[in-house]
Amino acid sequence: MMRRQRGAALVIAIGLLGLLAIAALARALASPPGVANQLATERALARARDALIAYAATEDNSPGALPCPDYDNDGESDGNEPGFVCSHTLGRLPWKTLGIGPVTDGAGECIWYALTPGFSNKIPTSQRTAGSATRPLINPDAPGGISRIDASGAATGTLIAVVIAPGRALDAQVRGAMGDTACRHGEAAQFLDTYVADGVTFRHDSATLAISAPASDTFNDRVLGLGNVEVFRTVGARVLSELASRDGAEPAGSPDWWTRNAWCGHVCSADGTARIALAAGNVVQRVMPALPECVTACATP
Ligand SMILES: [Ca+2]
Ligand SMILES: [Ca+2]
Repeated sequence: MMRRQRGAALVIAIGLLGLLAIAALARALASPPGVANQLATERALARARDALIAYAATEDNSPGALPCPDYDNDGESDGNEPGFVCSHTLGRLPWKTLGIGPVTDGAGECIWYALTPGFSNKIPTSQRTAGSATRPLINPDAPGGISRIDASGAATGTLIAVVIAPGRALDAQVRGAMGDTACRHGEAAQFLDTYVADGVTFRHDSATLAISAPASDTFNDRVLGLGNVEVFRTVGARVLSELASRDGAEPAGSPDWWTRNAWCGHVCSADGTARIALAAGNVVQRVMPALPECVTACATP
């Protein structure tokens, strides 16, 4: 009898130990407060960036060109034809134009977006000109006009575009009601913040900066940049895909982006492959038995 009781107690003790172990494991696996929101913000930024790059790669006007932001908060990109420019170069992500749903960060706020003005797809390809500051050629040499700023206030490079997660409203910010599009109304300064480093003030509502700095009571924006390599790795693959389908002929059609944006000078041939050189030693390449006559041999193997 005594032995049976001891056995039952042992079973109960093992069961309790098991429950304690499960509880401890659950505590260990649970995310600390705020981490889930940060992950949601990172996912939203990555989704916005990927949608913009996909748009740039499939753009038929000039491959690599980007849509204008959504300024009036209806989800659609806003241009200003016949001026052929974006009405603003900072606004909300034009999610309807990109063919996706609203993209919101961990605080439930819609993602914002700024682009280099010369990358606007409102600019007709026929008006693009080498060396033009406002209507440049769109190819891997096209310069980005958005400065990447680190926490010390140093400029660490340039970007073609940036997506910005605004986070929750700071104490001084007053945001409007949710519109029909799941995005709150309000001016950029009610969402995007000002950062001060070493006595210098940087403003995200300037539409020209991508500031990466720790969150604080006065700054909680999170950014993800679209650099030259990120954009043209995918755009270059589209260009090579188009070449592959033409069996040695130059891409043709209207608009004539291949000639106008001087793409041939960015493609070279090496050992049966076509290559496009990007910044920092990056390369896009594809096996290509036949290439247009204008394509020359690559300078380096
Ligand atoms: Ca709009
Ligand atoms: Ca903010």
